Amino acid sequence: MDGSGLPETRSTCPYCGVGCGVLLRPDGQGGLAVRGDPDHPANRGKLCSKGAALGETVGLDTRLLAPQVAGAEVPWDDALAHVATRFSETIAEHGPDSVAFYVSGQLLTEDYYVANKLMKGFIGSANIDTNSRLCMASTVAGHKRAFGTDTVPGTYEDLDEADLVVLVGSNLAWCHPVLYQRLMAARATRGTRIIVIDPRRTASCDQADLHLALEPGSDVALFNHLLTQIYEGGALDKSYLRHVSGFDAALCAAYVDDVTVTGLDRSDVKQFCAAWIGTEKVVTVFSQGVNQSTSGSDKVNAILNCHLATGRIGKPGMGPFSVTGQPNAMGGREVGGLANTLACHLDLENAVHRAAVQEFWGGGWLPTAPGLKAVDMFRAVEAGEIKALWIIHTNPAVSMPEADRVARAIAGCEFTVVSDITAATDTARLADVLLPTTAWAEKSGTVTNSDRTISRQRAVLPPPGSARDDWAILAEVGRCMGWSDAFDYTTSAEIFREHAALSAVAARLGRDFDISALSDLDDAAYEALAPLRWPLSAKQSCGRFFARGGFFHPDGKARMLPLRARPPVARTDGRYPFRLNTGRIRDQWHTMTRSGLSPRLSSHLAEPFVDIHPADADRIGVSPAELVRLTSPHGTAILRARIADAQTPGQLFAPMHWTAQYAPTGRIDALVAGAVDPVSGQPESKAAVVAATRFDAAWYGFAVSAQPLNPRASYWARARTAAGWRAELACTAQVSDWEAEARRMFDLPTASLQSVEDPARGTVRMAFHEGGRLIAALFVSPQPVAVMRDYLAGQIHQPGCDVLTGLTPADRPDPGPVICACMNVGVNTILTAIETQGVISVEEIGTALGAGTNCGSCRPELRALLESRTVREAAE
Ligand SMILES: Nc1nc2c(c(=O)[nH]1)N[C@H]1C(S)=C(S)[C@@H](COP(=O)(O)OP(=O)(O)OC[C@H]3O[C@@H](n4cnc5c(=O)[nH]c(N)nc54)[C@H](O)[C@@H]3O)O[C@H]1N2
Ligand SMILES: Nc1nc2c(c(=O)[nH]1)N[C@H]1C(S)=C(S)[C@@H](COP(=O)(O)OP(=O)(O)OC[C@H]3O[C@@H](n4cnc5c(=O)[nH]c(N)nc54)[C@H](O)[C@@H]3O)O[C@H]1N2
Ligand code: SF4
Ligand SMILES: [Mo]
Repeated sequence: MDGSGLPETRSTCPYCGVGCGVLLRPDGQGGLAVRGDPDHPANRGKLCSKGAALGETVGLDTRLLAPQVAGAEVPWDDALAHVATRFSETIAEHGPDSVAFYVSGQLLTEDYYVANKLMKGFIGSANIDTNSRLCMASTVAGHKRAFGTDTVPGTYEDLDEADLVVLVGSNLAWCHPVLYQRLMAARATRGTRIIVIDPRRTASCDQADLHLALEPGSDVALFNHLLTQIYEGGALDKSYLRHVSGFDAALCAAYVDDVTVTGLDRSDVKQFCAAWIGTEKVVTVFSQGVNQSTSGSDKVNAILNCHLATGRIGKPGMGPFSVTGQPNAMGGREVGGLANTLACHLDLENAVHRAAVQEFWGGGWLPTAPGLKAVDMFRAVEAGEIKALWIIHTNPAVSMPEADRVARAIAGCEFTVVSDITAATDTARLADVLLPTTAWAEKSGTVTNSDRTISRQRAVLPPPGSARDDWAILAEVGRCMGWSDAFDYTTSAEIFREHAALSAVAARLGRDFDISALSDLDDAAYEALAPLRWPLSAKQSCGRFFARGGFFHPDGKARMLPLRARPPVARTDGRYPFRLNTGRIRDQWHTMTRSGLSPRLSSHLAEPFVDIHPADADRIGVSPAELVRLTSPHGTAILRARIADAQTPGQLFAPMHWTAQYAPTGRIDALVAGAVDPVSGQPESKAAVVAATRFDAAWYGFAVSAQPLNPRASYWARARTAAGWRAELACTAQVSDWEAEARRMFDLPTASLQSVEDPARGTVRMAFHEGGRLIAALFVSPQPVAVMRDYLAGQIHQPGCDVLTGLTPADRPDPGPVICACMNVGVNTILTAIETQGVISVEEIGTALGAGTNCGSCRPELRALLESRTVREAAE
């Protein structure tokens, strides 16, 4: 309970792998108040902008409310009988490997467990893979090679206790914001040093003591060099090396590698090695800049090699730390949801493990070989080898490399089922059967975060329409396919108990994952389950692994691997001269089906963009706010140019988030090749090659509207606002009748219109009113439109306002794009405070405006604004 007297329910944020606890209070009308749970060990009450805006994403207007077959609503029984029949018939005719599931690290453990059991244990195929293949697969492979099992050795407390934290290919400030703020708090108290290894300067470099902008893909060479320096600097832990095999070969290979391929200054490399070697308490955090690479597994092992050689692992304040992306990426690894894993960290290719799981599940023979990994799975769909495909909780038509090809493959598949909360996704619109599922605030189950803490997600809102839980849908299909007893679940608690019981089997076989103490939780205890971290036994040192060896290879030792750096597979050349890096922005989540519903989150960066170094922008003749066309061997995109010296010349960065729903030319994975790491099968999502040219539009437009608008232009991007929608437009084709075009786009055939057209200048300004209030406006010009965008968006539904001047009245300053999403403070407000109130620090901005005082994720941007002003003043 909080002060309002309404009950709050404890749950877990459904976004990133930090796994923050939230307190949810429904307002009784479908809405939800959200605050951080002060008692959750991951966040101790803090939330980032995305967590804080969760309440803005629970509306029902985009929700899928009833099952559909071939576009027509049907009763659940019919839909599920149809799915079961088509899967059974396909298996009967073409064998179990002719069907596949493609699932997600955002499924709850209970959902994931049932999906994996159905495919591997009963259908008898290992063709279940997950979007974790695009995310954690290289780490899984690296951990297994080094440790014998996929174990994250450390805990979040290590970030509190470290003296040096190295962020490798991790933009922690934007992607794990609460963990980053925890690190900042530790830095404030103990002076933790921070080194960032990333080809571009990110928000995570804000407080960094050193930023190494290495050549994309060259991390192995850097860590190989570090290993040689560890050896030469006498930093080996000889007693720990008793627990390690492969040291000599690893060191020899490291000496053969050449650190100059990193492109880094010698002195920077020296400084990095000296800091790493000289600091006992060092944590190396790594994420997608490591994993999403054709040498991803080797990058992981190159990092692990250094920690093993120094014995800096599993002890307070030290160790390698792979931060997980999705809320249940770790849980998915625990249930064995990848095509090459089994369950509870058991091995699919181990006959003893298979027999044990088979006996436990009581199904038929388990598949003996790994199934198809994501990229190969969609290739098999394309080739017609997979004839029935079930996609659950992921949007591969956007997020897979060669996304256009993947979308065509899905469209061409004989039978595709999609389980989602909305039909408005690029994947759902290709499905034969659409199954409506409950969303995070309506579901009950567990998730495991980056440091192995299992937390409950609890249902606080009723399921809308006839939406059902993912596990319940899967279980019903299992029963319809003839396995009534094995899928006889009625609650998620039953599934959790079964999963916990299976972990006892795994523990007996010597695996690390053992939560069997939870296998007899009764329903009430499951309901009340407080966050807890495995291993549950106190044998391990404060929840850590490997401080005293104890690895999971048969000899009990860890393995160091001999590694050699390899550049990314796609090479730049005269035709494709730019290296395209991709990743995330602070306020959007993946393909935007949830975060895109929040006006606050949409106002930070409202359209897809490409960051380009000023010298490259000059070279291709692009000015700020113009558009750029990117072309790769696989597809094209049109994006807004952001000219940024955070980029290295020759390299571009574009976000992964935009889809055909929000900006059809912003689908960045259309450009990315399906090249994969040979060990992990993880695609190289961060190293595409492209040509970049200025996109010459005949006109540019900006529109605001109370209703969803439907642009028709070579480029468009729409975003939510508090009062409706906004859109950017640009097109190569002239429009002959602007009024007709605007009425069509806004779907306002009769609304009253004021307009000012200047054919000589090529400008058009239109405002539509209803009952004296603005309901839509459009501004067109031959150059990028210069209007007060946020001000205009704020005028929707306002009475008696003349927006056609496009100017801001002096008494209502335009706050500009939102920098602080929590406190809703725009860039212009902040700049004005800097200029007129003389604020000179992030803290003073906080005191004056509140910006940066809640989640803190915008503090790097506040500092950048302060710095830009200081630089300007110095120049003046
Ligand atoms: N705001 C937000 N947060 C998220 C998500 C989201 O969608 N939005 N998604 C969640 C998920 S699923 C994940 S997996 C995580 C991802 O979290 P991160 O991995 O931190 O995020 P990314 O932006 O994908 O990539 C990280 C960095 O890798 C760098 N990089 C690219 N190539 C290389 C290279 O060769 N070497 C090195 N060292 N670095 C390189 C990029 O420049 C980028 O800054 O974020 C999670 N958190
Ligand atoms: N170029 C490039 N591509 C990338 C990446 C990159 O860095 N660069 N990162 C990769 C990584 S790390 C990841 S994790 C992936 C993420 O990519 P995806 O998994 O494809 O992205 P999401 O938008 O999270 O998709 C989740 C889908 O599940 C639906 N959904 C939401 N809640 C529920 C629910 O409770 N049940 C069901 N059944 N559905 C639900 C959502 O509406 C949405 O359609 O993208 C990968 N692709
Ligand atoms: S850091 Fe933000 S997105 Fe991640 S779990 Fe916490 S509140 Fe959610
Ligand atoms: Mo991810």
